[in-house]
Amino acid sequence: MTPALPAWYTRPHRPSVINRTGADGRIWRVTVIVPTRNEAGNLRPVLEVAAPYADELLVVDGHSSDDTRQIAEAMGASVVLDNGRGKGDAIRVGMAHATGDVLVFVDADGSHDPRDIPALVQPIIDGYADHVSGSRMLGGSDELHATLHQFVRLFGSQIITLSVNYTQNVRLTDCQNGLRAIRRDVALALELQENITTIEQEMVIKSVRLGYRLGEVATHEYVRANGESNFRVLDVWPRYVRSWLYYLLLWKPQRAQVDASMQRGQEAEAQREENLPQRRGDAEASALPVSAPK
Ligand SMILES: Nc1nc2c(ncn2[C@@H]2O[C@H](COP(=O)(O)OP(=O)(O)OP(=O)(O)O)[C@@H](O)[C@H]2O)c(=O)[nH]1
Ligand SMILES: [Mg+2]
Repeated sequence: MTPALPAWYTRPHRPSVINRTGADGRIWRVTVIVPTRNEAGNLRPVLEVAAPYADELLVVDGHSSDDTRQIAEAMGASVVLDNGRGKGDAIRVGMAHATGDVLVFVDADGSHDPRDIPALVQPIIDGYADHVSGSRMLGGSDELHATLHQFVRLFGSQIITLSVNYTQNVRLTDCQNGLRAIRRDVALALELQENITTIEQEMVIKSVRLGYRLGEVATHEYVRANGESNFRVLDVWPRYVRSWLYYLLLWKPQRAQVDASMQRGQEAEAQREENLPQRRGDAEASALPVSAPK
């Protein structure tokens, strides 16, 4: 019997630069999308560090009353307005405006380190994943472990992740992180509906249920650099519960969505077959103690 490969064998190393030449030979363009609402005090360092990774830097603003939009424009970002419905709406607006092949979502409040961007997008460009989420359970969080309020968020989040794992036969650790990368065609095929931060779990659950390849990388979540959190768990928990149960149990994919995901799966499989000899060669040439199947 062929021995199983160690889990890290198919996982790329953690890159610090993006190699934009894909497994398919084409050059991939990266759009970094930053949703903002009154983030004038936080936005500058986020855009500065994200910009070198971005072929397109897109700020989706929620009608900020401070200088957020002016700062974004001065930093060279394109700025579009959302429809005033919340962060989920902003994510959809960003997807609709983006021109890149892979989209990365980074919060503007300093909670996410843009230096995680290569680790998120490289598995997609290299053809191992369609959607990669940063995981706070693997990388740690300064916003989930200290207070009662944070405990409630963490507990709810873990219940949701557990239910996705057991019903969909996956082993995810974080379904609600705002830091993620996704192929643009896959993002559009999900036909997202949520208007608030419940869009994160919608993206994860729909990706899994449609059979897209979802990966996770360890990313750390930092405390918001300045200003107050917009998140009020007591106000939004019913919407979290509703959307969790709806997408997991009641939502039925449209025929076109199933066809699109099956086509993507076939393309990925064909690509994998094509690249396998090269990957085995790479592994044998590396210093790592890799045992590839003969
Ligand atoms: N465009 C837009 N962005 C928003 C909106 N609400 C929040 N954001 C941005 O989305 C990101 C995440 O915000 P939230 O998850 O609401 O909450 P938060 O304030 O970061 O909460 P904590 O993570 O608990 O600190 C931040 O960059 C916000 O500026 C909105 O209605 N429209
Ligand atoms: Mg935050």
